[in-house]
Amino acid sequence: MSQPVIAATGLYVPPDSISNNELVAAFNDYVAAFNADHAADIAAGKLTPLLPSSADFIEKASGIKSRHVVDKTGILDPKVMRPAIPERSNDELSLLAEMAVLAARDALARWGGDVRDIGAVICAASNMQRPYPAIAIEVQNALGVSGFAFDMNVACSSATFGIKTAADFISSGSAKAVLVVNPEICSGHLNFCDRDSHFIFGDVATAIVVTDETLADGGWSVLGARLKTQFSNNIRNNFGFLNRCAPEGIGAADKLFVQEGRKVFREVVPMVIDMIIAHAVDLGVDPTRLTRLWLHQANINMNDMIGRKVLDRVPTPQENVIILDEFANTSSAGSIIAFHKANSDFAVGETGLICSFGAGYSAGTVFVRKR
Ligand code: CO8
Repeated sequence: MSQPVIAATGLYVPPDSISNNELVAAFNDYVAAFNADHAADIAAGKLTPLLPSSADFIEKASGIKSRHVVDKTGILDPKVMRPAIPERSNDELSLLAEMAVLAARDALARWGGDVRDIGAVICAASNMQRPYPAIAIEVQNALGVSGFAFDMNVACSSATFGIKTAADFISSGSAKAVLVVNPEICSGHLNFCDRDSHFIFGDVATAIVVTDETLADGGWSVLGARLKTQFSNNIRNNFGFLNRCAPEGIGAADKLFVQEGRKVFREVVPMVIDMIIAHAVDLGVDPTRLTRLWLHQANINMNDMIGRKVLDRVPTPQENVIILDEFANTSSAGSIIAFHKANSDFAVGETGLICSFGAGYSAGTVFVRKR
């Protein structure tokens, strides 16, 4: 059985960035216009006025200071409140595939191997641009990779589920190298008119090259990868191919991201702590001696709590990496951005944890050791 290795990672960051102040100014302009347009209904008690958002609240409640997005102008136009993403012809790369290819090229260059050794491409992300042909096959074609490719969606846990799938392909001999891409255009499915969630997400793409030991120069041995799911309605997106068949009409709000943020916080944090500690013990790893945590980036208070419990002390900022201040929640890509940006100082033999958690619920733990 071959030992799977994370040989390299890559990152693509869209050039547009929106600060909390910019986002809140646009939201509050939208709210003022909405309340003015509906003043009569509000005065008659038929409609509740919308409340303004606050940059201070956003930073305190989530740790988010800004987010990168594929299109800033549409999101910040109070008359539009969503990114403007023009359709492309079938002869052009789709936007999701384009972002994935850019992250993949970064990862492949860092790996330095031969793309002909890649036997599979997995696009693991929380929103696919279309049902078919698979985005992964489009990426495979653009990069000139042979073998097979497919899409998988496990919301925020897509990347760890992708790593586990790639590692299993390596262990079983199905492929010698697998490319996992995580293009996330979260702004496309975010309701920028919803005060509770308009600040949560950003756009980005990450890529991971998982190989057998013979194809990696250094890199990170995957000591173990474990997955868990547990059904919950607390994070939902009801967008889907049957929407158009509903005789009562499509409806709007629940066809975008919706969540019960407090409940998610309360239920997911203990689930993830238990999962990390149990998996570490099964691998013979002392969780309190992990060199680094690269956790899913949804909320800084969640990560502080998980870090304290797992390491059994208050982690330093170097030990518990936070990137959501700049990127916000980038769904599956968050823990991979953290890993990508903060692993170059590891000594051979040191161990860290990549961990995701999110809608489903779903969670994944990937313990890695520097080679
Ligand atoms: N500005 C000012 N005040 C606000 C705002 C705002 N924008 N929003 C809410 N408030 C007010 C509320 O009205 C409330 O006021 P009051 O106390 O008077 O009623 C008060 O602030 C507190 O509101 P909340 O209880 O909602 O605030 P929280 O402290 O819980 O913080 C968070 C909200 C930040 C959302 C927090 O609950 C959180 O982060 N929870 C965890 C969420 C999480 O991890 N979710 C994971 C989902 S991501 C995932 O799985 C990926 C899905 C696929 C991605 C698809 C892309 C779109």
